[in-house]
Amino acid sequence: MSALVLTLRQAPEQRLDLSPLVPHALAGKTAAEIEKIELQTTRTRLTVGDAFRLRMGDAAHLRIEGAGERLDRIGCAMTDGEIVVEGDVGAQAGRLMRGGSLVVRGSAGPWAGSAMIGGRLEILRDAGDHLGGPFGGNQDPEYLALNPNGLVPTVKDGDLILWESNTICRYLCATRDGTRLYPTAPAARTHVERWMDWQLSSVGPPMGALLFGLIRTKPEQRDHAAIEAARRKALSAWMIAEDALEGRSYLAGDEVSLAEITLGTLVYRWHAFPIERPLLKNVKAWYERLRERPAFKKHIEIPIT
Ligand SMILES: N[C@@H](CCC(=O)N[C@@H](CS)C(=O)NCC(=O)O)C(=O)O
Repeated sequence: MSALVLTLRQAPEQRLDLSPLVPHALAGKTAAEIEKIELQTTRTRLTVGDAFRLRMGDAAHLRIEGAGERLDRIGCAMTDGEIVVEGDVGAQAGRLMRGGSLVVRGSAGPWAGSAMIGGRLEILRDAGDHLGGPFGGNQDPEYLALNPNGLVPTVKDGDLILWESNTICRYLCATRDGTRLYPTAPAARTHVERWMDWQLSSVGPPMGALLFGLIRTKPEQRDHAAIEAARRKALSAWMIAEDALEGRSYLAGDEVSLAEITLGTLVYRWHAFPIERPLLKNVKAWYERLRERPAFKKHIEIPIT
């Protein structure tokens, strides 16, 4: 079967994140399904069909024609198959690659092959800065001076530097009129805060172990016993949320709160990971409720890398 070919309709006006277009994620999808895939953009929403003409073929051999420096994250986290790009590419081509082959028949932007752990990346012309570098700069001395953990996020608000995402969320609510998400009344506040602490202490660690075990480790190197132990621990934690959500729409009451902001990514991953998942009906309904929110679709339901 011939290659699946995507031809850029016109030079994009905004940067596009092409990381969803990797062979393992396209396998088994119809042309219509591929055309409907939403691409993360820097401005307006766009699907694959909006940006590219598609000639259906074998998704294990993907060819991108008419590329350009605004096309970011091509082949990001790919595990197998082949992508050939006829032209230049933007930032982070082949970042986090674990297998397969990515050939760029032009030049690549910065961070090509960064944090790559497998596969083959070939760039026929120039490669930008940080070729094969570590993760995106978070171990650089300038970044470590702001956040000694070398992790994201870090926020600068005037002279104030903040790290730890839950602290950042609380600060933003306190300084940006966020009482709807983070109530000021002490008792109401505890209902939100306990879930934020629970995210860090209970459900977060096994969900992190699943991320590393399933997504950041090559299939042949996976520790299946450790993955299964993490799955069970995560399941026990989600069962606590299941009980708490009985008869209520959101964890801290009838409205979305910081509890959902800090747990959104994890509940998305729980439903996206290739694991056995007994039905937790309240957690599932809560997740579906969150999925109706455009911001959840745009910022949370993104490729897991
Ligand atoms: N408890 C920290 C955890 C931060 C964290 O683990 N960040 C991850 C991304 S979610 C990270 O920076 N990983 C290194 C990388 O992606 O380069 C927080 O909530 O801010």
